[in-house]
Amino acid sequence: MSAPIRIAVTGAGGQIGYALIFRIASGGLFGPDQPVSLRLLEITPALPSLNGTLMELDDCAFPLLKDVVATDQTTTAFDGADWVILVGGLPRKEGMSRADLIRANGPIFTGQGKAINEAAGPDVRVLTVANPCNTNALIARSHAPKVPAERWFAMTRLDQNRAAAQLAIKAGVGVGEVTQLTIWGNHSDTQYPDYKNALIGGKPATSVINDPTWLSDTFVPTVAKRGSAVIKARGASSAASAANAALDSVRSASFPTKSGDWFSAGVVSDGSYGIPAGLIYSFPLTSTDGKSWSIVQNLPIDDDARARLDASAKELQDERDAVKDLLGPAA
Ligand code: NAX
Repeated sequence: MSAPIRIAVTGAGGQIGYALIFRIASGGLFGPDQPVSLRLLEITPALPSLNGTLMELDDCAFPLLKDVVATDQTTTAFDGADWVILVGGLPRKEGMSRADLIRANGPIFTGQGKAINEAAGPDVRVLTVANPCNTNALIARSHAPKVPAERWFAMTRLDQNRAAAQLAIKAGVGVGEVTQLTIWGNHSDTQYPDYKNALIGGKPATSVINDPTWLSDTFVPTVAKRGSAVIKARGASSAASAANAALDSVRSASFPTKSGDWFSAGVVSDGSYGIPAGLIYSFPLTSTDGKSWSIVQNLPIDDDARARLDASAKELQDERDAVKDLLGPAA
């Protein structure tokens, strides 16, 4: 058996954490032959309840789980980590604006970025889930100059999965038929789920669902506002689906991409598609080796799509301006 892959999860005591760590420990992330080691970070008051989760992890007797450490110390949590999944943060409260949330959560990611820089393993990769995830990733990365740009991801996979499900339901096919589906931009209402370049059963989604009004006026806002709809229905924000998307994101970055498909994640823009370099922006990505990735190039972008891509980039630039004072040396 190979050496364990060490995965650090922050906010492990929260609802996404609870849905995530058992699946990682059971082999749901790296498969049935790959041992894993977990490092779980929480704030001090949440440690007693996280200890209850540790008891449950013991009680699952997962053969692949080599060891677990729960801690409130960031450098202990990130020590030697191969993957860091940043889930911990303050939730958005009633009446809190996006700007307030950014200011409230930003400082967490300065400290965590520094700790990743100091303690994580030499090949560490980082997925930010906690919102606003693109900008939190930007802040963390700016404090971790030792970790190269291509190792940072912000999670838009839940949006991709939501979009695939909506297209599949409308077309009356299994969700596996939907491919080449990009989420462009920010994990926010300005994201653009790109149905114009998506395929259903290998054919353009726009020919299978021959209903341009539904695609532009129902599908796009349904995907962008799905998180709020789940909160309304469930009385709590998406947790199992968010944890599932985090697993999908890490797997997509860790294994070669299936031929003829791609996946979406926020990554550091290199200027592709005219998106300002340095922003953490969601693009279509492929990986040939499960280590590096590249942005799928030359997709047709019409005027309507262009306006949507630019609006999301503008929002991310505004978010970056709002946290300028929190950015570190690698910004
Ligand atoms: P919870 O409030 O259930 O859990 C968050 C946990 O983070 C809490 O246990 C809290 O004690 C812990 N925490 C707070 N500050 C911390 C710190 N400095 N270090 C370590 N842990 C800390 O929220 P949950 O529903 O699990 O959501 C977690 C984050 O995911 C939120 O920011 C949420 O907005 C975000 N989401 C992101 C999604 C995405 O697609 N990118 C979708 C789902 C989710 O909304």
